[in-house]
Amino acid sequence: MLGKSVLLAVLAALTAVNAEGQYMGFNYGAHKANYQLKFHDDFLEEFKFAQQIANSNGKFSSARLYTMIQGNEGDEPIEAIEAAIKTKTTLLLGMWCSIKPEYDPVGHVKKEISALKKAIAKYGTDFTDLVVGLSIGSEDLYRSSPMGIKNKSDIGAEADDIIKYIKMVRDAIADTPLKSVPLGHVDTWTAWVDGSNKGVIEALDWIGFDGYPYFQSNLPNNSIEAAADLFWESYEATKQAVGGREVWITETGWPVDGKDMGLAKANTVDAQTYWNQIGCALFGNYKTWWYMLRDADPIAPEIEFGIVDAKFKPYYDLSCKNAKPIPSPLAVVSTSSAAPRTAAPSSTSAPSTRGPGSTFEVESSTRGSSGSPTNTAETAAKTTGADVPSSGFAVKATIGFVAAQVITAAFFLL
Ligand SMILES: *[C@@H]1O[C@H](CO)[C@@H](O)[C@H](O)[C@H]1NC(C)=O
Ligand SMILES: CC(=O)N[C@H]1CO[C@H](CO)[C@@H](O)[C@@H]1O
Repeated sequence: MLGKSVLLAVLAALTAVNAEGQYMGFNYGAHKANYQLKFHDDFLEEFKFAQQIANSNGKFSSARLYTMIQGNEGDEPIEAIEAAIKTKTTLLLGMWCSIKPEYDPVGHVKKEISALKKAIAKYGTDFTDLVVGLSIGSEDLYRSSPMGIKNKSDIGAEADDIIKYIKMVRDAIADTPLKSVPLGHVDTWTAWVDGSNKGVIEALDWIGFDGYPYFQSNLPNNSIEAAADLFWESYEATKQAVGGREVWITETGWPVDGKDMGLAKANTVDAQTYWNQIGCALFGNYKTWWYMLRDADPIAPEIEFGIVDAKFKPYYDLSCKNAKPIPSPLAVVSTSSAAPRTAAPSSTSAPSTRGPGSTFEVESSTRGSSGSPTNTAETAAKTTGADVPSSGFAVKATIGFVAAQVITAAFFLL
């Protein structure tokens, strides 16, 4: 009897560890692929659909947004909020922070803040209870980096600007119900392993990781067969670089259509493989916002990352049922709850010893524009000579494996 209750308690604890706080969701741009604005009904239909996707790892019930503002002008809250309240979709909020100097970047961030405050006033706890985090910016550092500029990505923002905006937001929400919401910044992983952005890391509670093996066309081999290794290398390199801060997977995905990038090909078969190997390893185990639910509405973008077409027909099997997920070779137990939620900016963040160093080579490429208010771009990069895992070294030390061991042990108690 005692044994059985121990077992049940262990199982309950494991379930809790696995599910709690490991948000599963998608990125939701403010526009459709043809630049038309999205409104309440558009978000509502997308959020509803996302939650109905049959997936054995959980429900896609979280949404990452790129801006607080409906229509990119003024300071009215984005209508996605109301749709999220109706569907109980948790929110990773975003503020757009890359504005050309002549259009008053600081003034724009103030409008983003104002829209957030208006949303708090308008919807109260119906809204604030859904907010899991807030990102100040998206890929701004990448776009302002030499690589981003070289590759003609759109306007970005410098590290010092982002640090300033983070402080503005912290001050502005200090007396609101969102005062303890963890603040982050989303950028390409290459920005995080770049030592010149250390000040941004230190100002944050969590780090938003964007990584796309598809775009790593500078490598001799970024084929789908190499993609899982590349994804985990970039994720682990980011973790090494951010001084113990929690890393959230804010964007990854593989396109079903578009041009070849190095050895990477955009097609349904490879997109399915990436979903099965990486998506199914992430969902339920890491905070994940996949890129993306749908970007082919109503016309397909140049590179189509959507997992469903304009009519919500899935391009491939989204269930994870027959998937063979590939966990990180370095994964122990998923530790999302281990990192401090509100890590104070500190000097204890150890610089990575296996970071980019001087052997860092990067390349980048532009991505479709539906993700953000303005054009967004993606980076591809590789740490060469880094102490990175290889697939042969893969260990089954994921939660699933640990759970199996504990359950086996528990059975011995019976
Ligand atoms: C690329 O790497 C993968 C995984 O290591 C390997 O299976 C594949 O054969 C390689 N492709 C080429 C063209 O080298
Ligand atoms: C200079 C540079 O990094 N150029 C890259 C920009 O992105 C394209 C893909 O869209 C690459 O092919 C280029 O090498």
